[in-house]
Amino acid sequence: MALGKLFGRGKKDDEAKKPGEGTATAGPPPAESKEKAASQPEPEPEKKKGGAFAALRRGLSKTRDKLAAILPIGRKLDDDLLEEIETVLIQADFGPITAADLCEQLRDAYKGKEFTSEQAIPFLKERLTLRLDHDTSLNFAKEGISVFMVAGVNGTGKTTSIAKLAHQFHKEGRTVVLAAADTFRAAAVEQLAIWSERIGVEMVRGRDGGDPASVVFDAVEKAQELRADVLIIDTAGRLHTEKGLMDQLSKMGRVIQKKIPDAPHEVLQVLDATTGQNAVQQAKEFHKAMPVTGLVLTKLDGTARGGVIFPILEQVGLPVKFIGVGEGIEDLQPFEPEKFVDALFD
Ligand SMILES: Nc1nc2c(ncn2[C@@H]2O[C@H](COP(=O)(O)OP(=O)(O)OP(=O)(O)O)[C@@H](O)[C@H]2O)c(=O)[nH]1
Ligand SMILES: [Mg+2]
Repeated sequence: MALGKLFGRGKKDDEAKKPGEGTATAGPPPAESKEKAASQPEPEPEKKKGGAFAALRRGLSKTRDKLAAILPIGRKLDDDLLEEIETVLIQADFGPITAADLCEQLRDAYKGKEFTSEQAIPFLKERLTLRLDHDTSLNFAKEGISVFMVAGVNGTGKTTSIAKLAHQFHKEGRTVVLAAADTFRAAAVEQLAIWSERIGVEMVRGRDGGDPASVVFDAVEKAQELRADVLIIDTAGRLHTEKGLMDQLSKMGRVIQKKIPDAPHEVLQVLDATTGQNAVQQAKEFHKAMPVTGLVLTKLDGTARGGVIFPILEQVGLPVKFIGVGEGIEDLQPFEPEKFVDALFD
């Protein structure tokens, strides 16, 4: 991928060792014993009831309730109703572009006609699904270790999302290694350590306040030694300066590439949906400074602003690959536009 260039790596870095050869092994690796931090929140038990769609529906319930207000019961579609619809869409953070476009489409299709929820729902669903349609697949290495860096502003849900992803991969039989490269806060390492122990995957840590790039270096070695399938790197959300943070992320990228030239295979930025338009802004800013390849939109369950996914896609131009719909270990889902829209209305 073009990530090499974006991280500032030239061809001269070719002292790089071969990536972990051979077919990656599956199955659970033994978890190392980790120190515990009693103050860390106990991860929630798995929510299995009702499956993934039920979890998605539960997660989007606040936004769904908001939208229910615009579903008319036998009203004529006049300017007043169109205005109400637009207002609710904007309140749910669909963004002015999507809201205006949808209302325009509704006007063209139903102006002056009776507009019932039986018509409104399929109409809106179809139009919204079209707007969300994009490639959401995760880019895995063709062979050897797939390296996923996870970045984002502090508190957005990076560490939790990494745990959820690792759990998913582990369940699928992949060997996962986690790198605790957020050495800025000691508690951050402990939080990841608790998750890794619980999930049953290996975690590599460094010294508190140590160089995150050296943690990444060790983690790549560990992943190669274990012939792991996936290495996921947790990074700091905040440093003393923004430039410091970006430099640190770039350095990590270069360290990885010395050992695995086509890595990282994804740089995922985590965004907190409850922050609405701020999330859009964060994505735009990060994208300018970092070779972000995909987004993870968390905490959709905590907000009636689930429509924020629309301005994110429209204004940032990056794929949303996963969504977080709760604090439980199962509450991260691959983003599927059709299911997302179904859960918004049904
Ligand atoms: N309700 C809900 N809470 C979430 C979700 N994802 C993360 N959280 C919560 O958000 C809080 C912050 O999550 P972290 O994973 O620690 O965030 P972080 O980005 O690693 O934070 P820093 O390490 O401080 O930068 C935790 O309380 C998580 O449980 C989600 O999808 N839904
Ligand atoms: Mg964290």
